[in-house]
Amino acid sequence: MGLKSLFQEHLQSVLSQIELILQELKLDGLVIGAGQPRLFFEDDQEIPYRSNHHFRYLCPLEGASHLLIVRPGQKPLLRVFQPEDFWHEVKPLEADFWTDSFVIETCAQEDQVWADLFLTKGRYAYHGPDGERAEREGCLTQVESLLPRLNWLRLKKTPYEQQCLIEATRRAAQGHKAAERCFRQGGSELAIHFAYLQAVRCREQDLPYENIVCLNEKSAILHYSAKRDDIHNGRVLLIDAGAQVRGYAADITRTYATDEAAEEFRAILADMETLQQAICASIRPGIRMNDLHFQAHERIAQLLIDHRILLNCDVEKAVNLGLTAAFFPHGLGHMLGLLVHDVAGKQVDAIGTLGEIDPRFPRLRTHRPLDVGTYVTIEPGLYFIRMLLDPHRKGEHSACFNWGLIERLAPCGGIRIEDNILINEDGIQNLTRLHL
Ligand SMILES: [Mn+2]
Repeated sequence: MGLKSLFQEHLQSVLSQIELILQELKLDGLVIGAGQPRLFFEDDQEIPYRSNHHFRYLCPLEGASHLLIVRPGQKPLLRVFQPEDFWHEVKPLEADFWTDSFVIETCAQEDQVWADLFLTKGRYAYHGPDGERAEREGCLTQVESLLPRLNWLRLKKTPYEQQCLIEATRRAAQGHKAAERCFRQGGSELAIHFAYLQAVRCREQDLPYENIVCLNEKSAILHYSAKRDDIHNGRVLLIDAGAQVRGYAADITRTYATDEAAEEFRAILADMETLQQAICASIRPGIRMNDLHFQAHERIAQLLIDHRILLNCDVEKAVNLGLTAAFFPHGLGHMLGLLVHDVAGKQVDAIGTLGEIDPRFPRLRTHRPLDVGTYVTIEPGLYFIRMLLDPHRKGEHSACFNWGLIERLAPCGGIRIEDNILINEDGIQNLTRLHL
């Protein structure tokens, strides 16, 4: 099916579900604003802008200040802000795969976007970053349970969304291949970052999140953002980098080690690869993310014991005493889509009931069942983070840690392997491994 038909099908499906929401909430329509760019403090420079993700869900048009109005039984109305401007390029709105699906009105003035509407003649709910303006125009901005209902729709990806996600993954995979080549040729973090951008063929602000490019010990900093140019010939590379297509994100991490890296580290890396694949293979529709997360801790415990990093303990003890948490301190994964950490990861129904918090992992971002059609990252990690390990050094379980080995491994930083996974009836489709 072509992109146009896929999009039409996507939009129809989303609109019909939004109509049900409007009925239930006794609303006459839903107004969604794309948002406006903001300025840096006391500066006339704009902070890189990204449109409201709820807007992108319905309309792939980029840019700011557009307004979208959904009413039951009608083609959605799209007010497109198209200023006359000689400072910036304003692209003419040309026919595209999505344009037939909207009644489009272009506005040269920002005020026109809101002008001569019918919003005071009924109950219209607004969702977007310009709530004050929307209230002045007669919209409701605090409709209870509207947001969770909208977020709930986002969990299951339509075929159009899946197509966007596949393309985003393919683009990111190109970047990852180039990054690995650059690393093996001795490139710096900055050079690897540039190689990535070059291969993805986008600007830094087009990425769904800032690239994390870590050589050696920096791999132990989960969101390391510097890109050093003075360190070459790294022994370990951890790169967490994505790409976007029509607003949909890929979020992929790979860890590589050269022959110069500690032999024990290379062996652990190979086993982490197996472990990550085993977790992916164990996914069945309906499995709860917190149970998968627990399974990851058990597998990591076994790996730490096998490699003699943990001593004098078994898997149960290593997990229950929180010893694995010192090596794997983040969640196993998260929902992925229009946002990198996408919506509804804790929701168990449409009206926003949050799933019971798992006492084993009270801070997990995602602990809902993985239903057919949902899309998640699976990203186990194993790091040597001094801040987390040091308390154990003098702690009551110090004898469970092989401190000598940990010291030898610490300069290698850590490992994270992250794929993007679509849940289907049979189990999973790993979109990342299709390309990487
Ligand atoms: Mn991620």
